[in-house]
Amino acid sequence: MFFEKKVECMDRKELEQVQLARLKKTVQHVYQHVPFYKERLDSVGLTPESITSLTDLQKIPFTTKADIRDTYPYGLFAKPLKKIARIHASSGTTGKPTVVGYTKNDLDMWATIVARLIVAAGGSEDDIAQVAFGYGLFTGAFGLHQGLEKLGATVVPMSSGNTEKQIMVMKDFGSTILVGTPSYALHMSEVAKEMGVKKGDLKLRLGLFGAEGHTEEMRRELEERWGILATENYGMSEIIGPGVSGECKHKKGMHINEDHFIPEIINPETGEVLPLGEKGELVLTTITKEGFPILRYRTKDITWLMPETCACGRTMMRMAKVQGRSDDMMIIKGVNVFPSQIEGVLLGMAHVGPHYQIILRRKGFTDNIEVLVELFDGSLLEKFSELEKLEKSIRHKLHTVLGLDAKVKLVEPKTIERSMGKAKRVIDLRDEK
Ligand code: DLL
Repeated sequence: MFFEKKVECMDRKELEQVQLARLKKTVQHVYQHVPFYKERLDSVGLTPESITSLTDLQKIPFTTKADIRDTYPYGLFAKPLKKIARIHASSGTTGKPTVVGYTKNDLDMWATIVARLIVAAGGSEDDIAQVAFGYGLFTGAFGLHQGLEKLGATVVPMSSGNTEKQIMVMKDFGSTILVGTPSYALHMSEVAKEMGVKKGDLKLRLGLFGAEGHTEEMRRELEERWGILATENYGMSEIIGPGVSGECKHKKGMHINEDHFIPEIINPETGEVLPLGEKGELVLTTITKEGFPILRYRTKDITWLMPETCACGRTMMRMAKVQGRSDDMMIIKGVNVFPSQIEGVLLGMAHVGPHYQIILRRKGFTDNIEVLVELFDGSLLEKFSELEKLEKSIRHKLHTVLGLDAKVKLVEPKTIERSMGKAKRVIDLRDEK
């Protein structure tokens, strides 16, 4: 079942030696080839020779998304463009995208680590994998595609959208793996139902979901609707794309490919490195990339690390499900709220579906939160007293979990916009007049 057992089950001492050697090489490489890093390291009096242990990493300044934007488009590339075989970019909603480049070696390494996560989740060369991520500058589709090919699986590069066709293909081609965002996979399941396609008509057995978070309740929903094992994987374009980490079939945290990326957890406010196991912001350093190496990248994702060897035998450290982003954390009346907390409440309740949207408004100096929740069954809208009861009970549960009052509005089935990629859960109208 293992793909690279020798590496994935490496003894920690041995792994740390590998990490240190690779870290030194990476610091040397960026110091020589990227003026930005030379300046940054010089500014704190570091040279590549100053890195003699893994804890020396903590002396290196952080790199942020703003640094990548400020050096747009190629300022942080560490190889000349003629050595760059592929370019990807993040799907930023505002401003310029963050651009990243891969050499041929980087692409090969990327395929290998994605193949690892697919095998860990239970995929094999016998699988037919339907990729329902959007192909393009986004790293999701190409990343999983290459990993699947490396493994020897059969790839169906559907891209996202065209949902009815997706279902037809899934049925006719006998797809066994579905690759996409959890929110799109959920939408696909609704369309399958409308088309009269049942679990028994499909060969689907495994979901490889990522690019956005989902709660355990949402995972159960996906497993139940499709009759699959739903696994999660994680990554970001700035580091490599998918392949940073992924769950094995035990679904107890995502194994980080630590022979390529060094994880740290910091206090997002102070930047201080936290002890292993504490919750904070994930910071990642790439130690094998050539085209776009990055030192201590602040991911903004909140999680914690689990160093114990997993039941699967892998020694590579696991990270917990992302609890939210330090920048998508909403502060409402002084209370920190993550969309995942709201999702957790809704998915545990009868009559309401997994589709919801959070609307933030400001009245005077007070922030208000409204949660639109989609009903499974529209006929409930005619039964005023039941509707009122349901609204009240959602409000009550939200109050218990969040510690604040949220307005709840129940809406008709299929009125909340479906996403084909990452779902847009929060609409922040606070800065608008
Ligand atoms: O979303 C890379 C990816 C593609 C990962 C496909 C897995 C599968 P970006 O578009 O650069 O890259 O977005 C990165 O997405 O910082 C997280 O906030 C979020 N994210 C990615 N995976 C997860 C996950 C890809 N499993 C940003 N859980 C990251 C929660 C996730 N958030």
